[in-house]
Amino acid sequence: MSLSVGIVGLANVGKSTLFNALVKRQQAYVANFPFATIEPNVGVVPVPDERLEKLAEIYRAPIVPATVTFVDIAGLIAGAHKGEGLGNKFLAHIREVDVICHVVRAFRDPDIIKQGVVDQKSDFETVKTELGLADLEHPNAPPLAQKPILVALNVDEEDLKKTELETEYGELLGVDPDQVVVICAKTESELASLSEADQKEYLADLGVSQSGLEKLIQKAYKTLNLISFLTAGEKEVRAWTLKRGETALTAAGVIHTDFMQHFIKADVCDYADFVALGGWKMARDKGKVRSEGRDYVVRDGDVIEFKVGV
Ligand SMILES: Nc1nc2c(ncn2[C@@H]2O[C@H](COP(=O)(O)OP(=O)(O)OP(=O)(O)O)[C@@H](O)[C@H]2O)c(=O)[nH]1
Ligand SMILES: [Mg+2]
Repeated sequence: MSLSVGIVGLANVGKSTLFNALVKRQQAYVANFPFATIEPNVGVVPVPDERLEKLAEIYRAPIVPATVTFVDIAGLIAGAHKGEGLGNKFLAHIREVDVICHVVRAFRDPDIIKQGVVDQKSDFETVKTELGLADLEHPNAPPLAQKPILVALNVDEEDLKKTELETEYGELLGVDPDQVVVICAKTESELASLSEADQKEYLADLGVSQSGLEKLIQKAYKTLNLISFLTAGEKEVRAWTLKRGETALTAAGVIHTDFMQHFIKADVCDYADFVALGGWKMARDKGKVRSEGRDYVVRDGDVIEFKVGV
């Protein structure tokens, strides 16, 4: 599974700026003009996971990261469900997503036109109301208003290090602080053009340890209760996404549906042991590989080799 995230919000709040930065490509047309996005935009983003780099060193194999699919749509305005603006037309593009990322404007820049933006609380409510009303018109579609949400609070760069904003805005908007991600879309787009080392330095200068992308993905995983399990070998080292609490059998099915039918067992090693011992061979020799059955509950960071019949 690739986790999918639909980006919503009022017009001109920075949705496409964020989206572009995340997919590191200028897929959507960014302009200081309301409703710049008039085509749906879909981008697939690798999930940053340092564990994969360690595994790749062991096997000198290519990394295949887990992915998150972002969908960027046009901004909403009050009355969107009745056809005001363009945003409502595109809500169909996000009916199937796993989680909604609601972008709220909290940057001050007076040069950027405010289109329907009043304050964070009422902006948030306006969009929520429009999603609910749009659902009423599509009774047979997955309801948008009931999907899990993340709030991406788009702040000025100098506010990025104010971690207390998560709690503050969580209370203001009535959501769990764990669902609030403080980002600066402009900073993200600057990061997108830098090398990885320069990105780290840029973030350190701002007094933050993680990029908006990392925070967003981490919180999406947490909100949806997702974990990653890993596979490693000469062909590739890879991360896979799984719901917490799922079994080895389900995990096998994530790799290949046929694996479920022909499941024999799962060889499992803790990530730390696997790396310390330098791969499967030594991990087996040292007795660090457990043979687990179909009902084994997979844990985050488990390195797994599935044994399947023909
Ligand atoms: N100062 C500042 N400007 C930003 C930031 N994010 C976006 N902008 C500017 O705001 C304007 C609108 O940004 P977009 O990303 O196109 O906004 P949008 O939400 O996609 O707008 P629509 O698609 O029209 O709904 C652009 O001029 C951006 O450069 C930010 O974090 N800080
Ligand atoms: Mg846009």
